[in-house]
Amino acid sequence: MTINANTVSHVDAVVVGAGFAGLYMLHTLRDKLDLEAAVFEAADDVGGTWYWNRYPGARCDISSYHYSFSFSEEIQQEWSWSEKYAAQPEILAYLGFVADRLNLRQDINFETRVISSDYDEASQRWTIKTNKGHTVICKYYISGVGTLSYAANPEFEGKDSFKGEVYSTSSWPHHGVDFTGKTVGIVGTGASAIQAIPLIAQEAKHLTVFQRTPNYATPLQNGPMDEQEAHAIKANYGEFRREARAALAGVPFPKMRESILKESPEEVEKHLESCWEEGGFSLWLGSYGDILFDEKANKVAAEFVRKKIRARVKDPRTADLLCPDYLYGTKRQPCETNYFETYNRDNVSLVDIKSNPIRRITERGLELDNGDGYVFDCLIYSTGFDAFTGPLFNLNLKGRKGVSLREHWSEGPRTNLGIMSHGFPNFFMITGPQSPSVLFNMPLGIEQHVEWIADVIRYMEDNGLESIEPEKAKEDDWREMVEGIANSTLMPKTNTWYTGSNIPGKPRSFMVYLGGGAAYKQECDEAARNGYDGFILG
Ligand code: N01
Repeated sequence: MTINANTVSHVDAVVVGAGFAGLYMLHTLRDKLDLEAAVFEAADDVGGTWYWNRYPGARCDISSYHYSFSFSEEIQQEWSWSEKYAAQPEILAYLGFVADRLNLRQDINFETRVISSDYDEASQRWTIKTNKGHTVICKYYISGVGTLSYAANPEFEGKDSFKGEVYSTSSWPHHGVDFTGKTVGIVGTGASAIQAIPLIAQEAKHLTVFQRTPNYATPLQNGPMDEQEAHAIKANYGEFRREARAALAGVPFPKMRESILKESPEEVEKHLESCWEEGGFSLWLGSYGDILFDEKANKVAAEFVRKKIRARVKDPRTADLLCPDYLYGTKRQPCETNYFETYNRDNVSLVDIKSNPIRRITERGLELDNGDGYVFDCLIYSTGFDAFTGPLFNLNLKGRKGVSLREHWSEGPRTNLGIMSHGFPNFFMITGPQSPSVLFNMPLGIEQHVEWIADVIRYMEDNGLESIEPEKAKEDDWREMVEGIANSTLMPKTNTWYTGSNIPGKPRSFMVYLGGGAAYKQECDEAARNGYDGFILG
């Protein structure tokens, strides 16, 4: 429902965010549970991550038919994707279509940011306040704020002194930007920059890329959607989704083989080549079972990618700079289209800021530690996110006894199932830290969370219950399990946003459940079947 500002309103549930998570949560609360729900959304439209990240080249690297809602057969049949991997405008249009189809907009309060969230122990209700003067009291409080929605924004000295145009890939202007005839600098070479750089280079007079860590990007191999394939998917969506849910990352990859070390170099080369040709995450998540577990196996895959990079980049010094040396796949693998060839253009240069970091931002550009200066018309930051916890802390949650979420998580996230945290009753996190979240197909992961949360709420309403929260000890068990699974892989060995180590001072912990979506769902279902085992109900 829409909430009036400057009065105190009461609803059953408040949801924050109108991306995939918030939209499906609202639909479920309102249309399946028959509850009164209000959504607060900072943007002026639906879309979440696909609303903000509209930089040139923004695209999903999970295939389009997989990266969509499965809960409505009508919606599945009515919507068709034009490319194998959908671009940001098409995904945004899809979410707008879903919102209209289900009449969701009427219950979303746009351009409204939550500024505080306080739990009152006596009434067992949350009070949510917004920057527009709303005060809403609710029983259930649900975060659909996403995991990558709070920009990292490193504090470079003199950051505000630059007099040219400044952009950030994570909040790109809606009117688009014309770089024709302009000199441009971009800081960062993660998945976002790797998508944007080839397109900006086609327009700009000159593009300078400031790289701290190169990445093992592999080809997306995008193209128009094959109509026959789309038809076959639509004719058998049930099976298509079943296979996806059963797959480790929520997208099936048929070719995973046991060990890269047990095959001849020729066989390995042939198989890796076929994964490379297939594109997307095939090499990362669908080639060999041991590359993310065994350093020797990992080296073989890493060298395969480095060889590919060297073959595509003409200048050997630039090629060397573009070759990563960290463990392959331990950072999220970016997918690319013409990324490496872009460095063969005369109007593109690559600058290594690992050996020679940025000292400060100047009025006209930036200066490196050795005194080298660069001058631009436009400066773009593509420096990542304060992932998982950043967007949640931004809700300013205070639970029992006024303890903030930041205090409760001072040594890293503490949750049960990555959905709830002790001391924050009736507060649910869709794709929260310590759930499969970013390493599972997001729309399907979101659906599983929304449906699990809806079952909890139904159970509470049916049984006259007022509150649910995890047992404190259960949070230790869950963290141990999440860290234990991660530590059996090579993933925590690299500094990444999965561990929080991209943010200075952030406590290190592995924030993704890596046991796969099916095993995770079993954990969630088992807790529910056993009367919410591991949770305190009251
Ligand atoms: O952010 P990143 P991103 N000085 O953190 C550099 C998802 N995504 O927005 O690696 C200099 O990967 C930093 O360097 P380093 C996807 O999950 C999805 O690109 O820390 N440089 C790095 O190069 C992805 O993983 C899609 O050494 C600094 C870059 O900035 C996630 O979003 C598309 C710096 C940040 O890279 C984040 O990707 C795009 C500093 N102080 C993104 N601080 C899909 O297709 C940071 N950097 C769905």
